[in-house]
Amino acid sequence: MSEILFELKDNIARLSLNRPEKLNAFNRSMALELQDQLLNCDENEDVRAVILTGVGRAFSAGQDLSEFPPDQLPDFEKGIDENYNPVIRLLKTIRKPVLCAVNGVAAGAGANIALACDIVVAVSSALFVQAFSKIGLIPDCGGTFFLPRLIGLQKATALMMLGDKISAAEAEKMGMIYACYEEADFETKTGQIATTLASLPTTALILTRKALLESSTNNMEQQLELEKKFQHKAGHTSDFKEGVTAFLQKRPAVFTGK
Ligand code: LHQ
Repeated sequence: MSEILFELKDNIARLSLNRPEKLNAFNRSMALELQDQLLNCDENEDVRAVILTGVGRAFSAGQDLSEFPPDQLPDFEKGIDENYNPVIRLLKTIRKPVLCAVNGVAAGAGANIALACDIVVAVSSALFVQAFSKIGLIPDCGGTFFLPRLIGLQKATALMMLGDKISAAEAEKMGMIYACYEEADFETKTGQIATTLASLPTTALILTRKALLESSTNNMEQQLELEKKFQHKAGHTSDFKEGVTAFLQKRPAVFTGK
């Protein structure tokens, strides 16, 4: 059985972490399979949006700690280089928008992989845990980059040092995630967001992600120049032509992602 499930329906790819008996903790093969699936979604022209979620009661408990026998020190640099950092880079370069649907607890690398997605929603029973300090590690998977930018340095420092369990409602309130939904609404609301993402002008969405990411290090002048360059690119897509034509014809636009 595959450790990442792939389904494609209505131009939406659903990638599900599939080690439910381990709370979808990442072993090497699941991390490598996730990379392959993200690459497939990047290349597959039928995919206009991706949902990343988990099977069972958890989103992901992070690194599978049973891969690390106490008497044998793991090669951290190799693990991060080969298993985790490529996932984060792919999430930030994939040419499709990625919605993370956090269906349960998200801990350690599981939490930070979620936060690297474009939009994060969670079921009300989900928990976010920066579990690293509890086992003597530091947050990875880009967590020290993304979390302070989402919720501010003070909150991020406290959550990362203390390892508090944050409910989905609290995560929404502090801006860590976009929205928290009740169990009964979770699938529907997630599907609605993904459907919207899949119907939007894909190139403009991906340039938007890139511009936002660059804004972390650019000054205002650099960012204005970058916006100009990206607007030129977006303005040369068929979707731009369609968007303006549809507006003037007072009809809904039909974007193709081209
Ligand atoms: C697990 C895990 C797990 C194995 C629950 N592994 N079995 C690290 C190192 C190197 C390179 C790169 O990066 C990283 C990144 C990291 O992700 S480090 C952080 C690793 N993750 C954690 O430390 C989280 C550990 N887990 C927990 O804190 C809790 O289990 C959470 C908060 C996730 C869920 O709590 P509960 O809902 O109360 O479930 P539980 O604790 O009872 O766990 C259920 C089972 O899952 C249990 O096994 P058992 O056989 O007793 O039923 C756990 O041992 C197992 N499990 N997380 N990461």
